[in-house]
Amino acid sequence: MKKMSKEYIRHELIKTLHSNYNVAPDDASDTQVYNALSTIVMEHLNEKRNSFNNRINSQGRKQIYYLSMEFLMGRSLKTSLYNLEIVEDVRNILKEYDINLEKIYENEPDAGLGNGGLGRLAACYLDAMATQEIPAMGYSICYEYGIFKQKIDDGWQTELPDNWMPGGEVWLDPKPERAVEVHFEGELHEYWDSQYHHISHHNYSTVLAIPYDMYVSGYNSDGVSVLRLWTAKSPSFDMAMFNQGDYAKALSQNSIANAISKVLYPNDNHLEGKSLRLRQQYFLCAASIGDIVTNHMSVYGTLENLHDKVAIHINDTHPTLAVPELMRILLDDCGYSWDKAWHIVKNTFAYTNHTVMAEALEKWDINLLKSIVPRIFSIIVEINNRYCQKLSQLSENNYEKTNRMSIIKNNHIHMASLCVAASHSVNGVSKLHSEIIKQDVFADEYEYFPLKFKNVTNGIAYRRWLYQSNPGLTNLLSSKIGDKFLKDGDELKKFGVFENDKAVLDELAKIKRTNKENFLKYAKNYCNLDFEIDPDSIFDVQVKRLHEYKRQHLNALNIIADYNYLLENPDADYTPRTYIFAAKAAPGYYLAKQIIKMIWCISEEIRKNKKISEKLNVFFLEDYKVTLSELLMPASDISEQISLAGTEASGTGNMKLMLNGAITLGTLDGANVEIKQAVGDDNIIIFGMTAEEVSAKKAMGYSPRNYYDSNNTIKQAVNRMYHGINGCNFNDVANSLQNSDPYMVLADFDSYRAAQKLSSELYNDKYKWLKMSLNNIAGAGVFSADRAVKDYARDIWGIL
Ligand code: 26Q
Repeated sequence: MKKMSKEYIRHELIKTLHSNYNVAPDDASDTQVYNALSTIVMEHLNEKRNSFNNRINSQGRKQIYYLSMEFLMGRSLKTSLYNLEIVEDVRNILKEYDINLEKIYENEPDAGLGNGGLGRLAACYLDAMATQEIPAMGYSICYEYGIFKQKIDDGWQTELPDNWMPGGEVWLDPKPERAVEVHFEGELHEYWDSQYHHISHHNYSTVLAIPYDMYVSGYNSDGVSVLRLWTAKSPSFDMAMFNQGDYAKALSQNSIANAISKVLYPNDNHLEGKSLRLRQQYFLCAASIGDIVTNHMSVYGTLENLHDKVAIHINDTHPTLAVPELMRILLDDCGYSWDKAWHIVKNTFAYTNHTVMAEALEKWDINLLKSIVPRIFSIIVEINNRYCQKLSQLSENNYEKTNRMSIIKNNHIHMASLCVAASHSVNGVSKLHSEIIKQDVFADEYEYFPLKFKNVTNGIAYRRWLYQSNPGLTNLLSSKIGDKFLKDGDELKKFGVFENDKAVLDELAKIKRTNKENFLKYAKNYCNLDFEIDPDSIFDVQVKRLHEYKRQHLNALNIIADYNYLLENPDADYTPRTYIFAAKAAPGYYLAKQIIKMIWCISEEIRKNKKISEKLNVFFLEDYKVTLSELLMPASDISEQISLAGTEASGTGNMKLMLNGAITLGTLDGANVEIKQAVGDDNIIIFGMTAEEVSAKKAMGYSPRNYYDSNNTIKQAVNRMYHGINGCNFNDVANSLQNSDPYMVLADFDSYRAAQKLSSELYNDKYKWLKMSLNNIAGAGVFSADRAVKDYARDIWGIL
């Protein structure tokens, strides 16, 4: 498909502004220009997708369906202009009318249909699959409200609804003709007719799933991925009204059904076993499987070859019910035998695990499932019966082992066990995590099905965080290594030859400095930055969801220790540093909210002491989201990746930061291990226990109190939490550290503090630091999502 010419874009812009708003470009508001531009891009994407689809179908290629409860898309306009390679043309056209493209971007809300890493990963993969021309469709829910908007009120997190539709809806292409009926509750009737076993479902309640499509163009490719988002409507929903374009009226009809797509659950790495969440999950699965089956039937007229032509990927266990749903269709609607249906299912599904934390492993009460999705429940029971039988054979009647692997235990359905049983592939998201899965979470399963277990280390849509977010660095790279790196991350390696080139290193320093200024300007205009930050200070950045395992409180404890030190040694030689935090806490996560307030109080108190705040400054940036990350990553010097080893499955912020030249200060956890391999030991600052040391320490019985009692720096810092920071005490945080410290903050504290000290020394050795920075940029290519989806294609989906 040809790219849009500049003349065509100008013509369409004038035409669209005229027909939609009756204005000329000179008189149009920014919102009108945003809407018009987005509409033009959207129409082009739609056509591009159609021609890509036609090609794919005529070639009979395998389709990839990526099911995820979350897709954290961020903004679409900027990314689309870059990927379609029309950004310069559009910028110049707008300039003719004295319109600033950067300001137009600001009219778009983030599509925040996700919590954090897992949701953003799904979005990155749509971009990468389009770029690699892998035919892909993502499925999720069109939440009316995405991840809440965070306001910091006197240091406390408050949550406001994220009403993203005004401004976001231009990117949604309604497809009412593809609506699917989803059935909940009701009763099952079983009967036999000439040796066939029939099951029928009665008195169910129906919810309509109506899809809206978003398009993601590949960069410099013919590929376009579709993200199909389902909205839930009660069947009284008036389709005629909808088709006539009266969306608003049709959508206003309320019912319980509508609640299903109302709001994203704001939990990250923590299970919430509520019935509405279960309804959401089944809704996504039933609608998507229905759609996949319809698609496949329309091309092939049979489901016999489904597993040859379709790969369904489930993003963690959240869409697990897709498995029994496909079984249901094959058994009840198509009349396949159990064994045949199971064969198709097993060869179709692949599962990615994203967590090893016990509290995040999904399990559902059998009675809840039985009442909400009775047929699905009965299929899971049958899957489990047959699976346990097989396990008994394999284990020679080892009852304990079989029971450990059983899908149903203690009146709960264990979704991860179901996923492992029903998928041909199970993968972790970093080398370390994939090993932990085999040795720990799924150790029994690994013993019997070793070949199922794989690794695909996460990757990021790196163009978004480099080309689109860091033009200074992009220009420098292009001038030194050409622009092949935009399509091939491996090319970044070539930048490594400049590690000792002072002119290049000086250029790098200048770019970083400009990015820091730009970030500060933006944060003053659009965020909650209402004090001065020195752009020459080290920008030490920890941005991610707030969770104890990620140990923002380790970072905070060290800042308190530095503050204590500076109070006693006000004239000490201390390399000026600004700690930048951004993090949303799950609304019900008490300690996480305390930690946010504590960081905010540290920031306030320090700033009351002018002398200290010239050296040590803290900023808690509110409402962290994709768009903010795009501004912050290019401005960062240090990337804090300090989770307790063995807890962070991979991390992806670590990759975005290194790509922008930040130095990782981190533990040997998740993908940090591979970052170290990629950049070499000299270009990363590692501290803390290894995952093995953590296990050993746990086994010995860990006692945080010993560290508190024997280490004065720790004692004084923790005591400050008790006594008050900015007039507020943090007894619960302090007690948790002193008495249980589940994530071993105190055990890693000394080592962390030494690493922090080392980072200052390295920073002061200017060219050494810049060399490290350059080597991080040069080593980031392997963490591209392009590489990751190619790994999936080759090792899991069998299509390369
Ligand atoms: C489950 C049930 C009910 C309600 C919510 C949830 C739920 C929602 C989101 C559970 C977990 C999540 C999100 C998990 C997540 O983001 N994990 C991160 O995935 C990244 C991509 O692989 C990794 O880089 C991170 O290490 C991992 O923490």
